Amino acid sequence: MLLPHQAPDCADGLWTDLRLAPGAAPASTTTPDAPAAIVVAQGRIAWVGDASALPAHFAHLTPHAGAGAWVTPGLVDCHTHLVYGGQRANEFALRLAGASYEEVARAGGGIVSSVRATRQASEDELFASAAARLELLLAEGVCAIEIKSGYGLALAHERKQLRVARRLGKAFGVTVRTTFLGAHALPPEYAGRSSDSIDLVCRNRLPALAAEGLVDAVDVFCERIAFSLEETERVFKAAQALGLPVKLHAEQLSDMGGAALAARYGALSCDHIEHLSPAGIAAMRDAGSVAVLLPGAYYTLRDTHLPPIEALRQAGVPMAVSTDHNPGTSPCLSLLTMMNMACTLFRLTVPEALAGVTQHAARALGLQDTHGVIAVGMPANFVLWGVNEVAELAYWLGARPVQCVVRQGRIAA
Ligand code: DI6
Ligand code: FE
Repeated sequence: MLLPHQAPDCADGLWTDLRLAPGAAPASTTTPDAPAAIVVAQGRIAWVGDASALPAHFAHLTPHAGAGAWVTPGLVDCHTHLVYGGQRANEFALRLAGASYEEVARAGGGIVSSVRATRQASEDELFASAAARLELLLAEGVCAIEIKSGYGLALAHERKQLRVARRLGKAFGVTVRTTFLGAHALPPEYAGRSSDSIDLVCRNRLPALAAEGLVDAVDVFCERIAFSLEETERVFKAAQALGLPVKLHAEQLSDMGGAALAARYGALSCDHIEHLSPAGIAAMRDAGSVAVLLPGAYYTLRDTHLPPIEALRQAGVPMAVSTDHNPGTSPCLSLLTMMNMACTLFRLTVPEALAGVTQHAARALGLQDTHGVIAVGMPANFVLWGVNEVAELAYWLGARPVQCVVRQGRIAA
């Protein structure tokens, strides 16, 4: 029964008859396979543990029956380009006819075609199209998401993308981390003037947008079709001067040494990393950077060069898994599908894939103190799943196993 002061969607109260997925809560608080309970008070986790150990003073709280559901922390999608104009199904067709991603990009398609469409779109239009995509991710239990700029590539248009990202967070009651990806591609008006473009990014766009509170982290597309190692470092220096953490699109198509550079700047994460070298792995391990695996891009590009999963595992580098949602190389709107692909294509175990979309993904965003695990004091973000075993989260393709999502202390679905 609801207490009079509680809104109908308030998650405060006692959640009983739950089964906590492995790693969902700090190991010290639970016994494997024992029925569990969660207490939510004022939108935060007030208690989690074995139901048999529930302190008596919580027993009278508003009950929420879990009916034996498996529970995980709210999912975290730690690498997306969710806000952009248009879509690129035409390039999909070109690739089916034999063109490679790099050929399409060099011929003026690729990222630059999304830049054209994003510049043409109004802020409200960008909000509407991204909101429709976000709703699909949220329906699968996402409680925190990273959204990058990088399809504006001019101050006003990068600002427009980042403002939309912030608005989405408020409108949907979901944690949004914004990442400035001003060095994503060379805008057409800077053709042949890559260095000047990086100058503008470092001296003008990044400081201006950071001053407006629109930037939580800074990313660069370091690749032979994008920016060099030296240009990447200039952007990292500008980020460092502003006290902003960095991350990197690194070693996706070739080994540029980007991960080792990013590690020197204490990167939160290095993402893609299909061509990551042993030296890059060691540098990431020493820096505590998360390896973000993006099987949707690997799949879409029909890549065959696997990321060095076993070496990352041996080195103890935390591995996250994300959609990399973008209109060119990963038009994917399902984090559960990415869990499946991380297992099927990259041979992650189910617990690794689950940690990859929860605790390690949170770390890749610097959100490890508030997301990715169900622990006392954290905002209440968790998902009840209608499955018989946890492996089903990665096993089904296209199932909709969500039973209930608690996001920011509210029952959202
Ligand atoms: N993330 C990116 O930024 C690029 N690839 C990737 O995985 C390209 C995105 C695009 O083609 O629009
Ligand atoms: Fe990306």
